[in-house]
Amino acid sequence: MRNVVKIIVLLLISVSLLSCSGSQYNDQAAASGKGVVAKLVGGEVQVSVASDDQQNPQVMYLSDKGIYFVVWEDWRNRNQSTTDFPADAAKFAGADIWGQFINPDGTSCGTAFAITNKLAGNQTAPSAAYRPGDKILVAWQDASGSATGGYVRYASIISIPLTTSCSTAVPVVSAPVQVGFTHFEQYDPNATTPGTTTFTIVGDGTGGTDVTGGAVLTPYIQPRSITITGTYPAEDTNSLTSGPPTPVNIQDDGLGKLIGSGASGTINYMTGKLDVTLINEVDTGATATFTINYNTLSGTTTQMPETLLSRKSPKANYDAGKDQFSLTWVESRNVNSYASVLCFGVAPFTWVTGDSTFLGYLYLSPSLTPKANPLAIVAPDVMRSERTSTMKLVATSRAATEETYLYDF
Ligand SMILES: [Ca+2]
Repeated sequence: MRNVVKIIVLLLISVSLLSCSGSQYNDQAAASGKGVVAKLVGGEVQVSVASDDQQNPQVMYLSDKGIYFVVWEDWRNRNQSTTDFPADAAKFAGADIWGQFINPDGTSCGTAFAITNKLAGNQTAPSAAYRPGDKILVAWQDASGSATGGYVRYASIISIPLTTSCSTAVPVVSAPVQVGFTHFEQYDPNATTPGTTTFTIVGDGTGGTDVTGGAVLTPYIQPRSITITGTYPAEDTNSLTSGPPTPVNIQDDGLGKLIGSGASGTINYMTGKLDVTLINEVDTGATATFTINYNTLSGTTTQMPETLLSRKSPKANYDAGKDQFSLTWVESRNVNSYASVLCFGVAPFTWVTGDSTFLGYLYLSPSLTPKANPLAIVAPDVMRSERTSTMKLVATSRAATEETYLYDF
């Protein structure tokens, strides 16, 4: 593998030369090119000669151990009954995951060993990562899964041999762990808290229709949730003295206006400021108390009921800087991507966009316990457009009556 890399580098140098006109550069490059020509040493190395198919290998070099590790998908036990889990004993084993350590000279270090030995169904397309001095993490695509997890499993290998201990070291493989599932969430438009209060209007008594309240409700108000009821002394037909009480029954129209019978007004959903005008107030002034029923928005999220459909092509990595493993994969769910935000910090708004394929990922500590991702979720997750302002949100802006979100899909 390393030779191949060198050859590729050399070819890149040669290609770049074609566009250079100076002979001096040609001479230098030609000289250095000769000096780094790589040669394949020896013949091919047979890693496995087991029956049936062995495929999708990955090779890695463990520099601190001075040894290579190969992992692959192996079909040698495809028609045997399973053994990893007794409950699946009646099922066929299908493909499994096997590994082999190899010395720098190409000879085997120890024997090939199963990383998963006859789990039910197919375990395929393995990917490995190494934490120096510690362990190898192997992840693979797995036939076993459900609406709430699986389709990717992983296990670790410790007791890694050195070239000098191939005959005695026994690699130890942990039990396979199935990747779980984290639901999407959305800001819940129905998550509200009902409230009831009263307010009193002291009429100005002039003009007959100009009485303004000004009560302030507890924000943030759910549009179309306000109902105001009560009565107030009204003018009689002579417009001077009090007649029968006028009933009030008004509701907000969702756009900030209070409409109905007996009064009118406005509501500011964000501040809770309320203004009510009595349409038939007695000229001598009126004091009346009204009851307001309304809902406040709680701004909480609710879990989506979506299901997991599949996971493919897992990749394992080790980040030395953060001292953590990571797994990534392609995930499919039964819902399309969507974004959910609290516009102006109060109004829940959710819209669907994109498709149903996602990049799944999971961070693991050196002991292979899940670590918190950038959304503080300590579990497998996907790159999502909701519940985040950092992962796919490009920009947001706000005007007096408009808030704009720009997402990358
Ligand atoms: Ca299997």
